[in-house]
Amino acid sequence: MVSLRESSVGTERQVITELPGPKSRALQARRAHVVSAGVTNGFTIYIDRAEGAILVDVDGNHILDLGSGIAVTGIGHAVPELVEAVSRQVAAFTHTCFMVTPYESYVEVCEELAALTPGSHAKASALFNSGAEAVENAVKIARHATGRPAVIVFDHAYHGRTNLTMALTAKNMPYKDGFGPFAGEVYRVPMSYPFLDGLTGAEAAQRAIHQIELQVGARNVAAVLIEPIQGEGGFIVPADGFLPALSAWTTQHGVVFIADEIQSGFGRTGEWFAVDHEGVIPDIVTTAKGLAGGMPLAGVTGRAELMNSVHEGGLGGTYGGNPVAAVAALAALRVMRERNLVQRARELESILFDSLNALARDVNIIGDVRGRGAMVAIELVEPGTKTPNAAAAKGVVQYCNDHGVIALACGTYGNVIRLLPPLIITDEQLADGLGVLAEAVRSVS
Ligand code: PLZ
Repeated sequence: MVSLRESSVGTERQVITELPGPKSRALQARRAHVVSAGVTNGFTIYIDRAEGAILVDVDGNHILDLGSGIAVTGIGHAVPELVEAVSRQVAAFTHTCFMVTPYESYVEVCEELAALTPGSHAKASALFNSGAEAVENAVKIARHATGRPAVIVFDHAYHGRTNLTMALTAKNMPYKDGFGPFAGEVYRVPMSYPFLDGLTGAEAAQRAIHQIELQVGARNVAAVLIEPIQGEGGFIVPADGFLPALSAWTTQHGVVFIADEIQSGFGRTGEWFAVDHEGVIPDIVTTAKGLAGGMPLAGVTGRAELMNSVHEGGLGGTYGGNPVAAVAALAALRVMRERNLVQRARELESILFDSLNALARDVNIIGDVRGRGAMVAIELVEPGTKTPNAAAAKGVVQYCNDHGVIALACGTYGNVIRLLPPLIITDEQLADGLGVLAEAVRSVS
C-alpha cells in the first residue's frame, strides 16, 4: 500500500507575496538560460504542489486553478485514487512497450473508450501520447480506409503543433509562422460562429458543404475533422444543427467524420462528449487531456471496420498507451463516475452563465457569453461593437494573474477569456474565482 502525503493545501486562494513571488522570479531567470524562448508560460509562477482546484507555488501562494492545465485535470489535482493507482503501477512496471509485450490496462482503456464514446456500433481504439499524435493517426486511418487524400478542416480550428496538425490548425501566430512547408491535401472551410456570422446551423453547414463540393469534390475527401466546440479558437459553439448536417453529408458521401474531442471530451461540457448534445455519432473520436487526469495519454476510437482496415503494424509508437498513463485513465474515469462529475459540469454551467451574464449586463465590453458545461467563455469587444478587444483580454488575464487566479485567454483574435475549472471545484471556490474575474473585467472596462 502506498502512503499518501498529508493534505496541507486547503481549499482557499491565498496570495502572500506579490505574484510572481521571489522564488518564482529566480526560477524564471534561471530558465532563461536553458529553456527555449519558443516555449512560453502564461503565468510565471512555479508550482510546488497542488490539490483539488488549488495550486501552491514555490513562494507558498495558493492559486485558484480555473484552467485545469488546459482542460486536463477535470477530476482535480492529486486525487487520492489516481495517486494510488499511478504509484502502484510505477512500482509494478513503468514500461514494456505495448507493441512488444502487452498488459491489461491498455485493453481496459480501449474497453472504456468503446463504451463511453457515442454510438453502439463495434469500435476499436489505438492509444498515443498527445492530442496531436491522436489527430495525426485519425487522419492516417481515414485516408487508409477510404483511399482518398483530402482532409477538411475549419476556420479557427486547433488540432496540434506537429507538421500535419499545424496544417490542420488555422491560426498562424504563434502556431505556424515560419514553420512550413506544411502537409498537403488539407482544405479549410468556414465554421459556424453564431456571434459573428448570425447564420443558423443549417445555413452555415450549407456554406461549408458548398465550398467542399466546389473546391475539393466529395469523392476526394477522406475526412471532415472538427472540434464540436472549438477550444483554442475561442470556445466557439456552432449553431444548432451545424454538426448534424455535416455528419449527415459525410455519411452520404462515404467520408469519415472525425470529432476532435481532445478539449471538449470527458464530461467537460456536461455530457461525456460534446457531440452528445446533438446526438451526433462520429466515425472516429480523438481524445486526450481529461482522459487520464494529467498523465499523457491520447486515444483514437472509431468504427471497428475503419480502425481495423489498417494493415498489421501500421499504427503504434514506443510509449503509446503507457501503463502508468493507462491506469491513471482508469482511475480518472472511476472518479468521474463515482463523483458524478458529468452532472457536476452541468451545475457549474448554470453558475458560470448566471454570473457571467450578470457581468455582461453590467459592463460594455462583453459581446458574448457562450459554452457548455464547465467550458464557458466571454468574448471581449470594443464597447458596443463586435470588434475584438484583445487588449482587454490581456488586461483581464494580467489582473487574474496578479490576484492568484488562473484564467486563460484564447481565440483567433486573442479576445476570449475561457474558463475550464476542474469539475470538482466547490461552489465557494468558483464564486471566489468569478469574483476576481468580474473585478478584472471591470478594471479594464
Ligand atoms: N486538439 C481540440 O485542444 C490541445 C494546446 C496548447 P496536444 N490544446 C492545447 C498549446 O498551445 O499547445 C489540443 C486541442 C484539440 C488537439 C490538441 C493537441 O493536443 O496534447 O497538445 O498535442
